[in-house]
Amino acid sequence: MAPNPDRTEQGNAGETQQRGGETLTTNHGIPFSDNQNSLRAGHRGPTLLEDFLLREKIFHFDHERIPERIVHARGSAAHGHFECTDPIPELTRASLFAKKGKKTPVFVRFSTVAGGAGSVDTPRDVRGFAVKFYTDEGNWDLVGNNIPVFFIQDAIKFPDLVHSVKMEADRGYPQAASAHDTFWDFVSLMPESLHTVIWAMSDRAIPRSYRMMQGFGVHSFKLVNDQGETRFVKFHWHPRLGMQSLVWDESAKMQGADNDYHRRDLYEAIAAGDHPEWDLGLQIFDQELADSLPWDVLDATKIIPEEIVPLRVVGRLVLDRNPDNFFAETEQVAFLPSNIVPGIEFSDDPLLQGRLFSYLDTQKSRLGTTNFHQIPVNAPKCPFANMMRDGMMQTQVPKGRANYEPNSLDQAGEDPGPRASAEGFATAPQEVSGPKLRIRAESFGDHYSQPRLFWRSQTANEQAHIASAFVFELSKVGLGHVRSRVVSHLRNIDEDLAKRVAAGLAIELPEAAKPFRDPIDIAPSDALSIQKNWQPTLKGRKVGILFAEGSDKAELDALVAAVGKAGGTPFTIAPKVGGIALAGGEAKADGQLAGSPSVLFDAVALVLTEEAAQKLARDGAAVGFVMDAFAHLKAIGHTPGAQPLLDRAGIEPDEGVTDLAALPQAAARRYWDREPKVRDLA
Ligand code: HDE
Repeated sequence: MAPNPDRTEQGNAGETQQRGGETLTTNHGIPFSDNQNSLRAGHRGPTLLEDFLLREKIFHFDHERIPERIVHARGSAAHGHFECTDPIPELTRASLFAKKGKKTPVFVRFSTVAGGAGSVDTPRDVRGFAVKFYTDEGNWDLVGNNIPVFFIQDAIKFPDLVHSVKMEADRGYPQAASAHDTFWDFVSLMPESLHTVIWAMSDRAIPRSYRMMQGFGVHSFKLVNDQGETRFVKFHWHPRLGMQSLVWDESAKMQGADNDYHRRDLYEAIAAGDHPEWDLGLQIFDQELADSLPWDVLDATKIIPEEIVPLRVVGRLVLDRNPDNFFAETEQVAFLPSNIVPGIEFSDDPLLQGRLFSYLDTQKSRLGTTNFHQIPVNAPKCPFANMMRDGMMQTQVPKGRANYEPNSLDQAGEDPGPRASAEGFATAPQEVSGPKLRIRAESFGDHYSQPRLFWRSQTANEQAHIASAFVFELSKVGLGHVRSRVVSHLRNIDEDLAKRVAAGLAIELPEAAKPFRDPIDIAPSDALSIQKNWQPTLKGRKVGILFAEGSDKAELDALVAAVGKAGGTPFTIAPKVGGIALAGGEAKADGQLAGSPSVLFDAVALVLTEEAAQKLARDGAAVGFVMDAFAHLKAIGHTPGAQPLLDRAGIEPDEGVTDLAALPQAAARRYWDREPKVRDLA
């Protein structure tokens, strides 16, 4: 047989990428002639052990899964870049912040925390927001969350926290849910968790999209300039599409409608060229300001309100490329808070200090080798060289004799290998003194003032969501003493909140828990509310347009165009997808009604004749489509003919129920003041 030209061109020794070539081969390059049948003795006889093609294929398949992340197992990621818009060389020598317009490639992974890799995208949960910057002085990983505080103050409590929130040890459920006994038992015994818990009970924990949530570095870090001057910094990501969350009932129904809602949303937006962007804002402060605050800036359960230290926006994050392969990139990416570059340093936050160990350690168990940094998504994009050698899955072929330092091989005319440089990473000196002991500083002792600050910074509607979330979660708790103990803590946050939750559970108001330090009042911060920062825009949002036989084609086409013009994505829905006769032509639909419930859209339109609306009024999917859109506080645009369906769904006209012409504008927001009409909140 003549050599296959594809194959003779294949890679050099040491090249591990699969490349070119149309011939199917084994992992060792041996061509297959038949990929349908295993080798057997006789037409209907047993399979032969000799069949190395079969064995290699099955062997590789058997080992396709690697251990999932213990936390943040389910995630979605994208490539992009960070652009410096306001250089800060006076604050940090980090090269990515040195020049206006400088671009640094990034890989960003968003995640839920509690559920396994196959769990749903929309439970009530904190979201991970992890950014790997491939800077020209090495990788910097900013491994943050969409909530600016954390449940615990000291790393030593992390395994307990995670055990309590994950599936219960004996029964293996619930999956991806905090609404169960063990989590709330832990919370009730660990009042330091209350600040993050109140954020988690707010709409922050049910984001509409990864593209519409903030991100935070959580801990205080340090910036160091080339004079060695040090300042504290907190990192904030602000989505350009504005913040938006789901309604709780919507997020619960989403778990049936689309398990992959956030993953699909991110992938489709990027594929359509609708690239999500965030501004990077820094809160920069010095020791003097830190000393003036009534809480400790090393305590990860505390924020610094933006009213006290305003944000300075220094750059822009753009995600513009989907991964080519989910496993190779999104699954194998290894984030390490210990990946830091010259100009950025750790603070002594005891949670951060523990993380510096955990992430390196976990990669060895997930990726199986100390050489995980050689996986393309993890490898720096700048040159890297050292004397670390060998190990499992070594894919590099280091040359030369020198694998130790110092050496004097240069004197023999040989390559002595890399040496440390005065320009390299050097920790800024810091005085450390005091006894060696296990203790929590008293400055970490106030657990109620900041949850109170958060509660008092919300709109009345947001407060009702929070109180209702507490009632929902605690009503799934079977242990009465745990419910009561949680409410006893809520009394120290806000008496009204505690009363509403107790009333929602129909339990007696327990005595208030005894605080270690009495809470103080901090001036409310508007920056903490989603609704107060609402950006009315259709950009990045989707409008579901229901039509049926006999609908006016010109009207449908005009609405599709108007939604697109307003920056939204139209999605047409009909009882049948393949093609329907309309007045003025025929149209195909993007989705079938039963498979496209209104939870998938930010607003809906009904382009229907009266006859079609009467028919649809007898179809549960159509009635549910309209009822849910109304209950989820969405705009509903409609033709006059749609009235029978609106009547059947019990829709009371309000500002958000419009004609088709007004819909693109009306669709840019939700109608919070409708909520008391559709739901009893705590
Ligand atoms: Fe993590 N965390 N974490 N965490 N974390 C992991 O690392 C850990 C904490 C966060 O998309 C693990 O590679 C400890 C705070 C994100 O791949 C693990 C402590 C914050 C991700 C781990 C914390 C985070 C992780 C699991 C307490 C917000 C996903 C797999 C000291 C600032 C990154 C892995 C990705 C992942 C440990 C606390 C965010 C086990 C011990 C605080 C976004 O190493």
